[in-house]
Amino acid sequence: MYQSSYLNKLFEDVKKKYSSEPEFISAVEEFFDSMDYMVDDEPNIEKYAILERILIPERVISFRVAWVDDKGKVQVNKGWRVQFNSAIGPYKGGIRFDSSVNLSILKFLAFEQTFKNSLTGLPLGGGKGGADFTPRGRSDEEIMRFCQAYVSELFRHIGPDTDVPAGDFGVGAREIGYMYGMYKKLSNDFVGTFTGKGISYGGSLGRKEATGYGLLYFVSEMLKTFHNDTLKGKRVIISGSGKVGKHAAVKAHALGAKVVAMSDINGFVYDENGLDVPLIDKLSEPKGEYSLEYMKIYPEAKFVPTPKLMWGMPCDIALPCATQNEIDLEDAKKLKANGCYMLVEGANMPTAVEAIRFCNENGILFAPGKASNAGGVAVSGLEMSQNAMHLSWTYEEVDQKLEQIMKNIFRKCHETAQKYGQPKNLALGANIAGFIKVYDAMLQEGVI
Ligand code: 2IT
Repeated sequence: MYQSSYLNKLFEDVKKKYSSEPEFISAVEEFFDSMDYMVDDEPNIEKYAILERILIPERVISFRVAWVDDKGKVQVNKGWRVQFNSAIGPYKGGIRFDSSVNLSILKFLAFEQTFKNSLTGLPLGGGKGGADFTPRGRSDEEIMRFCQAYVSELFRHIGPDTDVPAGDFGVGAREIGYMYGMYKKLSNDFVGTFTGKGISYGGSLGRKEATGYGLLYFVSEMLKTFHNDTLKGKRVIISGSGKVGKHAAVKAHALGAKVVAMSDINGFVYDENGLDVPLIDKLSEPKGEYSLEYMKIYPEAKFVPTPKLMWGMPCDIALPCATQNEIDLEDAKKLKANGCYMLVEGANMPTAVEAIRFCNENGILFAPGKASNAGGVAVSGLEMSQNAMHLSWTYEEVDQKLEQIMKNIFRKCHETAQKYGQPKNLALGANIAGFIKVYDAMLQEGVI
């Protein structure tokens, strides 16, 4: 129950209307927890139906993706692009390829992306796309054919000032290359339109590291502000074998932290003295998996074949970087019992709403992905700027800008949380600060 009767009514409506979209409902529930602090003091929100409008994507494109596999068999997948909100800029957000992808997941991701992109301070609206296709186990040729088939529909809905897709899980530099190649051929334009591109055809230096590195810049700000401390010697645990977790580990290690546990799809590895992060970086290069190989080289490390059990290991800082709903209430309790005092999201919504509430009530400092993992999309925004100016910045320039953007996001979240009398509630700060810019733009742009 919310304090605001307006929010209660809206949330009942959301639950009824979107009963088959549990991830979307969770994202709205978490957002409303914060809205409850401000909505009744801002009569224009209800008067101009801002929340009613913000909850409905401006457009959802749903399409067939037909392609031929290596055996000559015709395969058919479902593809989507959710163009959620363009109040402050062109739709911007990643594309996810995985058998689990459905409209509920893409709607929750695009909804979160809207506020995340707003927090970066760059002119980026919110969007997300994907398909129920898993690249894992597919040949390179199959992946190319799939990407080409996906873009042969998507291309007519996107553009450098309309909608700019990027990667998410299942979509890395290889997939972006195939999609951008086909996009360029069909549109006969060389104007960017995708981010996360290869460096030789308009990509930005620092983009592939940006989400993970940005996460650690954010963690550093939290430690400095709330504990007058640094990462030096802190025990960190990191989930996920994708780009985010790996680069988070590399940066944590570089900043002097002790990365004691990391998980991939096979399980997790643990070493109380700190894992060999440069080795994990190397081993994870081709496919993201490393734990089994790691154990061959360090048989004295501990290996547990269930990734989720990692949340029961002792640590100071937990960085969930895999996927939504990795940490439930029980996991949050285990983290607390084992000494964890900071939970900072590298993935999108890896922490269940009940677990977030538990953190806030039990002294675990929590930061939501829409703030702490915004470094990826922020450097995507910088890639768009470089493309528009037809020039490239050095790695150092991009990294400096990334660090500044993450510091600004932290400051905005913290100041907003303070303003509402909850200085440690960064989720509140992120939701309200992200929302206010979108709300302000929607008011000025009229009823559309
Ligand atoms: O969740 C995310 O912020 C991303 N997958 C990156 C989006 C982007 O447009 O770079």
